[in-house]
Amino acid sequence: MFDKLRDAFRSFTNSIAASITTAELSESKLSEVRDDLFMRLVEADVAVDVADVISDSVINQLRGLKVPRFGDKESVIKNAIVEALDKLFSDVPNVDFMSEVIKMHNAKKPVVLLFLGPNGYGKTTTIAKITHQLMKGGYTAVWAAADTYRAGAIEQLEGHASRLNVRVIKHDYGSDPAAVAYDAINHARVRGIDFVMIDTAGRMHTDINLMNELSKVQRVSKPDVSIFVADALLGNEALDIAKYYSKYVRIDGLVVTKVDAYPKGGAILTFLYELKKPIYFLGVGQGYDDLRPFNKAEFFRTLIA
Ligand SMILES: Nc1nc2c(ncn2[C@@H]2O[C@H](COP(=O)(O)OP(=O)(O)O)[C@@H](O)[C@H]2O)c(=O)[nH]1
Ligand SMILES: [Mg+2]
Repeated sequence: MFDKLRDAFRSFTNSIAASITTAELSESKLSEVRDDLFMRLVEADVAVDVADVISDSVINQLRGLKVPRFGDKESVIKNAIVEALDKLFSDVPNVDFMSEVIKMHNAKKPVVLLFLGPNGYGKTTTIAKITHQLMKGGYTAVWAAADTYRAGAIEQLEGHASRLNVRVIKHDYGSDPAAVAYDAINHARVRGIDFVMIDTAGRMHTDINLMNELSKVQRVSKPDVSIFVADALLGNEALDIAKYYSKYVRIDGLVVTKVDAYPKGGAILTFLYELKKPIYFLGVGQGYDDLRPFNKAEFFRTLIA
């Protein structure tokens, strides 16, 4: 995964390591490799502004660094890259989603999870995957079919639900999604169900009615976690949409889907840097087990490994 992004850092490391003739890196060499790193990051789908900031921080980290002429140059350079990324992204929280929601569950029941994002980004699949994880841990869940708009949305949810043996709370198409969410939470309360997952509509995001509708769902359901589901393949578009959503609804963190089909990897850095929200999981396939917890520090280490 993230092959292109890893190539960018690998090539940067190699080109510095290969050209070291003095104990300290020269300014001209630094600026040459800086431009190369920038280009490669952009090719790996990192947004231009973000690629700029990353290249600068990495170079600043390397400036004045003593690189052993005959020792293990690579690992000195790689450590500097990771240190630069750790610093640059230090204001982005890192959350272990599963342990966090289980902690919440110890304090209150049900824990309510709201899923937001445009059609096709992977909301419903992500709900199924997270539910599957929770069920493996012995927890129960109920789903709210709060996409009452798109034809087939309720049936799609029911398809996953029957495979996972989860109850779906639904109303008719065209009905108020906030009421569906409310009913699902009540249902969970009465039956002692641990988690409520709310599936929402995601038609044209510039549709102000949708934003008002989602905001109402959020007010009524008071979710413990509001999750924006972002399609990695649609990097910059997904970013713009997430920003637009956040004007109307609270977003606590992200799940980035379709990473299995996304060798570039750069959008992950863009999301982290631009949104300053934790990424809880990466979606890495269409199966229920294709969900990987995301850890920021580990991710940076993977990039230079
Ligand atoms: N390869 C891959 N496909 C995914 C992933 N997540 C979702 N999908 C697929 O993306 C399509 C849309 O997903 P869906 O959950 O229906 O999106 P929704 O409209 O936001 O609810 C489906 O075909 C899913 O199987 C993922 O992590 N990897
Ligand atoms: Mg859906």
